[in-house]
Amino acid sequence: VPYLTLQAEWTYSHQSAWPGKCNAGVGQSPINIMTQDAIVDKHHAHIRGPLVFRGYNDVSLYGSNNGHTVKWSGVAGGPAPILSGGPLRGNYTFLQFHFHWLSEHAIDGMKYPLEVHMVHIKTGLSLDEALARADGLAVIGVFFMMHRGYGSDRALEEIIPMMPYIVDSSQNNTEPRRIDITRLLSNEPQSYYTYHGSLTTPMCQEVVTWIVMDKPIFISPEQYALFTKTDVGGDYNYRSLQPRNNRVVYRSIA
Ligand code: SG4
Ligand code: ZN
Repeated sequence: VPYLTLQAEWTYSHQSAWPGKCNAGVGQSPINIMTQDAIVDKHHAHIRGPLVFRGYNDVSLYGSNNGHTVKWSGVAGGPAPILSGGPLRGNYTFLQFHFHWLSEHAIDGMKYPLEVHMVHIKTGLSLDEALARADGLAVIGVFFMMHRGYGSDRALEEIIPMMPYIVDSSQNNTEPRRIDITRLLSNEPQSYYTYHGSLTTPMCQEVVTWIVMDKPIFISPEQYALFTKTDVGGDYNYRSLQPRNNRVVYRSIA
């Protein structure tokens, strides 16, 4: 019976009704990251080296709108970027990046206007396999700060022209375009927080190594207005903060 296999419809304004682990799990995301509670991993027990980004400079990506976010995904068959190092064991293949407004994570109780998530899957696994194991996915989160002034539109310069084509979810995917994904990372030395959590949308599987960058990057007010105009079924697309419970947040030494 086909309808049984369909994912239940969900909205950001009715999060208490989300299915799956969403209201049952104890390792959920996003969380408020308390910087004073983050453990600096001096003995490299969890963070064993720097993050290594391979092949992020020139990637063919197409934009789409799934009714919950705008997303840029890799073109099938193209060489995919590979993330390794930091808290990760082995390689993770880049799948897509997408945006949340406002940010999902908070730092010392403070939220940013926008957060990008770069979703990676443990290399060699299918999505179904990855969603069934604790180390299946790795997501990098980067915050945006609104800034008026020279250069504040640089990070998103390549993807902004694609946004008019994906304002609502009934539009088709955009044509692919070559994108430098490293523009979404700060130039400053990488310092980040990492913890084990979940997808922030149903079914909220607890399979994500979260790597949340400490330093925000910039977005111009004009660019930000394009996000808030996008139809994602409501005015915002962030999940509410979840309890940290007994989880440890580690902090990298930049
Ligand atoms: C967004 O809705 C993405 O478009 C989803 O990707 C993504 O799910 C979901 O958010 C959860 O990702 O980094 N916020 S998050 O935890 O990547 C997955 C797709 O629909 C599995 C492919
Ligand atoms: Zn996300």
